[in-house]
Amino acid sequence: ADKRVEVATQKEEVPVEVLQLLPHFKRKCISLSENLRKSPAGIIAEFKRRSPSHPDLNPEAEVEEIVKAYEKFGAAGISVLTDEAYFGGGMEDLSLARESVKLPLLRKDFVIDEYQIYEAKAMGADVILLIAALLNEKQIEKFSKLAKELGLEVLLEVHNREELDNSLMPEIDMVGVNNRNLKTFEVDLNTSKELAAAIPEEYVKVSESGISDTAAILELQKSGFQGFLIGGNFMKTEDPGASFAA
Ligand code: IGP
Repeated sequence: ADKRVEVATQKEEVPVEVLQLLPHFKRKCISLSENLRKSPAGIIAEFKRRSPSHPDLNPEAEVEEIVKAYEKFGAAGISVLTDEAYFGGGMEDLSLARESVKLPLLRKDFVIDEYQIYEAKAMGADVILLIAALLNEKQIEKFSKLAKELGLEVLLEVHNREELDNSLMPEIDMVGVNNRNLKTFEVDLNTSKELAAAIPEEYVKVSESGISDTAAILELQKSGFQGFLIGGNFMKTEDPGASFAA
């Protein structure tokens, strides 16, 4: 495990050819989309120390301890922030999460380069996030094809109808609607409810951000959502399972 952590902290200095030699590269990924389809409350619990909207969320949080608590309460999957600049995360958090739990892991980051997808696989991720607001159709196609080649699943994140219509393609497994407006940081669960019907049936629907209780989940389930990405509300509490019957 220590070797992997060391490699993770070196960032882009590790060539892709070396990433491909790491043990996790050959690992068969666990399907998050399948877990969400069968789970009664498909919670994707997120590890994040801080964010631009919440700079003091939980700066000292220990990844192993928290992801184990997520697994224990019955989460369907775990999201690990690997962006350092805005979220204080890193690849070593993903590696440590992989050592700690058996659940599918989402590498939560701003993927803008194929390198990050190889890196995600090598560090033990099962799923990557592609953010429609950051990428054009060509990039989404290239990145999701590479992800599929490596056996990873793809969660596409959208904020509105336009992003959705421009970005859907067969390589995508799940569509996440982010309830947080990236310009104002305001969250509004109606973003999910309003877009739900426009997402074709073959994609597992995930609602992201600002979910704080079981009532919100039940409402979103009525609109057709099967996955619920929850970060802040779990990182703020001692007992992440307590507020949700998972
Ligand atoms: C979790 P919240 O409000 O429960 O902490 O949100 C998750 O949706 C949010 O962290 C997120 C995110 C992202 C972070 C959604 N999309 C893209 C970084 C990049």
